[in-house]
Amino acid sequence: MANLAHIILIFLNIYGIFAADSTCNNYVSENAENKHPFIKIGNKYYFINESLKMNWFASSYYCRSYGGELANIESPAEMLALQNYISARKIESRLWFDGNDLAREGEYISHATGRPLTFTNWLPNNPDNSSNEDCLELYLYNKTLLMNDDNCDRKIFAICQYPERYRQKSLTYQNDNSILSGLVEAFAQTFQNCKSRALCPTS
Ligand SMILES: [Ca+2]
Ligand SMILES: [Ca+2]
Repeated sequence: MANLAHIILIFLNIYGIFAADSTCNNYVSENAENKHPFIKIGNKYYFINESLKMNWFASSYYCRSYGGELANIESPAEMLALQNYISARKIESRLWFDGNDLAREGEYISHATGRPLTFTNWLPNNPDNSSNEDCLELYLYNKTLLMNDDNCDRKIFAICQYPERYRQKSLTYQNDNSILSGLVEAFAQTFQNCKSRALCPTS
């Protein structure tokens, strides 16, 4: 019986560690719910400071200072949602987003993911690398939001995005915790069964 009590103690200790981790997860989750100053536009959360113009690098730091990153545009739906928002608010037509070809000319990489952009919709005759343009902006052209390579030093607005990875991390933790809870329940049921059948190991 002492062996069984020992096993239960070890199990509860492991569960306690995960339970403590769950407290941290709740913190991450609570923070994810409080996204200020990011607001929902389409399916993502963005933040545009309409009184601050910066070069591309300062824009990237600025977004990170709010726990975000320059917006990583991944689909036509995201472009359309931003186009509608920018048009409705009459925001100036140039805004930095996440992407540059600083490492290798013509290869546009997301700074947030370190991978090539998954979606592009270029301004006509662009990207043209005119005068060494290596950073990417959204450009409202004829009422349509398009992408353009521009000089990284140009001071324009920035579109920051609430990072998706926080939500994914929180979900992963929740899954881990539910698996462990299932194991504890299974163990408790097994213990009950062996007790009822007088089959539990004894010391
Ligand atoms: Ca370039
Ligand atoms: Ca260009």
